[in-house]
Amino acid sequence: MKHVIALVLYLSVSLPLFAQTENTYNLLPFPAQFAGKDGSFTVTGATRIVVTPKDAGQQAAAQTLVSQLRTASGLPVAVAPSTPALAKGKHIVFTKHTAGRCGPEGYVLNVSPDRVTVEAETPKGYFYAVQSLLQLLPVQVFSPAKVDNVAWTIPACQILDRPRYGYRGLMLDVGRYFMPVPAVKRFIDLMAIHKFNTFHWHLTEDQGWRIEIKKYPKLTQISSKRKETIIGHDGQHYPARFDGKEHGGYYTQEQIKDVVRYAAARHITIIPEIEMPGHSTAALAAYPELSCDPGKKYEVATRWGVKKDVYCPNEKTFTFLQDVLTEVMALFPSKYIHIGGDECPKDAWQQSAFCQDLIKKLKLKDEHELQSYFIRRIEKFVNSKGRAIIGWDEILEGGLAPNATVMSWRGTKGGIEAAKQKHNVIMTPSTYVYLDFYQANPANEPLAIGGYLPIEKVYDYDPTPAELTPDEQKYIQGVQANVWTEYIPTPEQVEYMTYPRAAAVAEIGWMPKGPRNFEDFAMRLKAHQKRLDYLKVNYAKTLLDVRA
Ligand code: TNX
Repeated sequence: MKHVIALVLYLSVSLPLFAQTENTYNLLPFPAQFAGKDGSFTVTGATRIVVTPKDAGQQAAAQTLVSQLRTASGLPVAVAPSTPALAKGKHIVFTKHTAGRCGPEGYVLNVSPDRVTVEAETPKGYFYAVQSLLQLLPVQVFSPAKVDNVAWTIPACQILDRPRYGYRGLMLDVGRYFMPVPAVKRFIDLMAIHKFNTFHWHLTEDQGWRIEIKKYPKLTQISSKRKETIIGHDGQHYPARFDGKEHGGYYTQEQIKDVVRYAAARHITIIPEIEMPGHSTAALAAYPELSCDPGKKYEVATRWGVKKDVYCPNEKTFTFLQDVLTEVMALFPSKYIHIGGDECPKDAWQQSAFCQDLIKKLKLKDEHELQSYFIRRIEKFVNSKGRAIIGWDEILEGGLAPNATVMSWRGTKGGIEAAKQKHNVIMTPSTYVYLDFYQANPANEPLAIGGYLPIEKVYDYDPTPAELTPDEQKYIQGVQANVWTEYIPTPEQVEYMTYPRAAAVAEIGWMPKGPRNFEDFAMRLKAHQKRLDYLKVNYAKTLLDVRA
């Protein structure tokens, strides 16, 4: 009984936000402006997806809708060029939005029993409108095979939708464990249905270099492989994961181009990350002359944790990194190139006569300023090619490079500081969005890196720090969650750690803060999990278990 009263109370409080109707609207992320209506539109074999001739954006989005609808329903729905009769008929009609309310990613959706209209200003807007339409349809529309006895209805509603942030990202670490191309594509597919727009591909690590660089073949011959599979931070072998075999893998440049195209078709930009000056042991194993102690023998790391073997800020290193970045920029059209910058112990630089001389010569205070000099030089190079750098928040130390964007991962302090210095910021604090952390009681969970980050806590996060002034807040470009893979050796485990928490990240990156409500999210997530079931996503059932 208590339960019922609570529910009634909850509904009466929340319903004004989500208009009163019998329809259910399990949109995730939930739209910026939404009004439910009575009735519904029914898709039949005669339904046409009507597009403006020669509008490639409409055409592509409409095709996505048609192929999914056809597969799941078996109905002969089809894309059709607009005619006056079709545009006024019982169809799903795409038209260009002209009132300037959508922006680069938004859309307007009107569903009535007589017609569905889809408006946007960009191909991306149409694409996101289709993602929402698919979520309004019965969950069976996500089925990879025909489902019978389903009424293919779309509940009536009016939506004006656009995201809170222009940057909504997920990062995947393929350095610790290589993830094959099909797994990366699936990661991208799942991002797209949650309206993420940026995939940060962490391609180089102490434990493995994963991108083919033609000028430096040893990066794939040597740096992409390691001898042993896994030894934990604590020095222990984990028998369940330790197969005693070599671990390795890398992406050829052709594969990278294919993945970049694949992501672009889903309106996802890929930002590649090439780590420097730290997290570079794998590269040093192939090219020791890039270290401060070239006589030392370096091996691709077989144990997790921060390594002291790092690039030396000498000319050989700058030539190498500029060559690498030149090939990287030819593969990735993104405005941003991530250059790492995190966790670079200064021991090797302290012990190096060359570095100490350089500090004197450049009149620097210390090794932190030397790191800043390193990043600034790389920034200059990247800027000269018309691109911009992103770095982890350690790039603040010793002075920020003039045009750099900061990813704030050690909490929110770095992001706040960078915004105050008028630099763009992506918020990715470990405490709220590190998806390698445990999502439930560790006693019942597969081994993870530590930490405790249940989905409620992810959902609670507001990426825009309240301590910033409105002017400073404008520098917060968005939010990103990171999937570091030290304890995540397979694509299946990647999915388990990523979902459903990434759905919460998607919503905090998209939906306005005001109406956000975890209970409402949890109800929609239950329906959403059925979609993930159709897609055979190995998501953690945590939330369902807790709330069942
Ligand atoms: C810190 S976040 C790292 C990664 C680890 C991660 C584990 C960041 C910039 N560096 O190298 O994988 O913690 O949670």
